[in-house]
Amino acid sequence: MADDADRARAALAAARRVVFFTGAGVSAESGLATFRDAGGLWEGVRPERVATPEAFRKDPAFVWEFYLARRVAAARAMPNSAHRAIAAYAAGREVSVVTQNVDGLHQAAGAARVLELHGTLWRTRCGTCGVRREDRREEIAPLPPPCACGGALRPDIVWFGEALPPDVFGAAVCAARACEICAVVGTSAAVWPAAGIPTEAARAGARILVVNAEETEHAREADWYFEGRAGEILPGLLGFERS
Ligand code: BV8
Ligand code: ZN
Repeated sequence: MADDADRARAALAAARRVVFFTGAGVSAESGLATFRDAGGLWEGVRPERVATPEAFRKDPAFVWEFYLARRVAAARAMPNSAHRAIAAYAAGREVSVVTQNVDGLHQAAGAARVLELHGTLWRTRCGTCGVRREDRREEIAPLPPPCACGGALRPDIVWFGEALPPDVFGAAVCAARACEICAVVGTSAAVWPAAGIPTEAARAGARILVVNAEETEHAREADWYFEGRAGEILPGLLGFERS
């Protein structure tokens, strides 16, 4: 008799439109810290001190130091077998990777359609004129770096209390409403409005598959829940041996 993993594997093999909704857990096996786990980023520093517009106004250099350290870690990290399996599975399908991550590892693995809900480490944005630029520097002086307009450049990250980029969020909701399966991978799904993406998919009739190291609210409501490491579980579910 087919077990749950066999059934999930068969459904994924047959599906044409799939959304992967990912969080920090998908990059944990690449050596990047998650946020809310023991030893996570929010254990070292409270989010209000580094991930709000108020924090940036009060101490932009401190906020920049936090993000430069994140750039250094992300620049040294390699995509893991979960990132690679997602990218390979997308070939010949309509796959959107809706990610809360800012590290760029899905793109580094070759995923074509990545919707970054919370921005990216690899861009700056001017708080005054709004200009956005790719920026991969790991050391910057002075902090904050000045914009040509005289304003201060900030990381192009969505902080608490800020709106998600409406075009990106809109595209993610559309993809969620159109998909057959929404795979939720490595996220506590504690941050809104991103956490509502799987619900959008489920309401429109998609089946929900969760791969996570611990049980979450989405896991309890999922059609399939696999507990463990994404890099160990996902490649098999997506039809690849672990690489
Ligand atoms: C906004 C960027 C309005 C910085 C981040 C409704 C209800 C309650 C609150 C709210 C609500 N609506 C809005 C809010 C407020 C707030 C919010 O959600 N607060 C929560 C925390 C209570 N939301 C906002 O402020 C949002 N903005 O609402 O704006 C608005 C509208 C119009 C005009 C103006 C304003 C903005 C949210 C943006 C937040 N940005 N940080 C940065 O990255 O430096 S959030 C932060 O959490 C991260 O960026 C990350 O993207 C996000 C999600 O975290 P996860 O990725 O899930 O990581 P976490 O550590 O939590 O979990 C990891 C999971 O992986 C764990 O379950 C673990 O078990 C698992 N795992 C570990 N290893 C593995 C694994 N699983 C598999 N394999 C492994 N190997
Ligand atoms: Zn400017």
